[in-house]
Amino acid sequence: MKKVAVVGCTGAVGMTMLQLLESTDYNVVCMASERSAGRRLKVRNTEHLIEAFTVESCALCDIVFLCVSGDFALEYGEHLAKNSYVIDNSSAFRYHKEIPLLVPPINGQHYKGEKLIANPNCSSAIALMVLGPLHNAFGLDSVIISTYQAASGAGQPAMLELREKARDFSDYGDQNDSESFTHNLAFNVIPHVDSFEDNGYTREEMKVVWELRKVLGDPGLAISTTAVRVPSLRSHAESLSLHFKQHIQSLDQVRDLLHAAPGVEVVDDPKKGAYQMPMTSTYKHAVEVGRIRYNLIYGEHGLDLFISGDQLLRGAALNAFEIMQLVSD
Ligand code: 11C
Repeated sequence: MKKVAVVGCTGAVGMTMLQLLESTDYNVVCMASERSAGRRLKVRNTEHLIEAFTVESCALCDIVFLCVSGDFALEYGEHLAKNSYVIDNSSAFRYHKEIPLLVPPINGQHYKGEKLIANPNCSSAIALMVLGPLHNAFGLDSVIISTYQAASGAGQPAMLELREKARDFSDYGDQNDSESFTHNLAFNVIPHVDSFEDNGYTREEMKVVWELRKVLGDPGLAISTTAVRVPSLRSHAESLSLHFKQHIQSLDQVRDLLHAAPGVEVVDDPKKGAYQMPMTSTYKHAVEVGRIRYNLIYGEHGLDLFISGDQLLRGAALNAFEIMQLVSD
């Protein structure tokens, strides 16, 4: 029986991973800091005993899922990968040329057995499920993405804060009273996710640029992004404006192609109110896609789409879970 360690098991992504692992026969070891060691963690029907993280305990595991900070991953990731397959959810290794950044349904076929593997940023992972099949079919020329990102991307305390602020909201007087965001997120949208870079884009926006190019294997792909935090709890939504090298014959061709793509659910009957929303994509494994139309600028060489995907599942733990399945084969 395979043994898998979830390091950082008390966080939102770690707990989602534990839920996914419940359906397997893996022997699961929950690890966290000394502070949490000895506590019991109930995830659905299973009660786990939390162990303190040690390199020695990880070395006894076939697979180590790192759901910790980038600094922690940098300190231990390569060392742990001498014994175990290490799947790192942070951005610490994503941009290293020799370390694979995997979204298994999109670029899993290029995996060559490396022991250290990077899991992408949530906005990238969700977008790639739809961009991958479209790129294969029509050849992407340029991509413009605007994200609408849930509180869960900022962690479990941020989700709790949003719930509390929404419940206690009375007026717009106290806008900067937030520990998780730069401003109060309840009844607000904030065009700021992660820190600002010198080029005026946020690191979150640049991550999407770098990660899309790496996973699609197209270092020159033209991409621009705007990342916005919105008061949804755990599902991101994204608007995609795409320009293709090839002509698109019909929108039904696009719907059929996306309908056949793994991990994608086409919801596209807007006049009947059937489109994708965080409310409907939450807890779903598939990324919802719809509002499929020709782009008004690029005509039959362009598409505008709207997508939504669960940030903790498709954007993090489920992708890492699929990487585990890939390395376990
Ligand atoms: C957010 N996307 O919504 C971020 C969280 O690079 O894995 C994930 C950050 C990352 O805040």
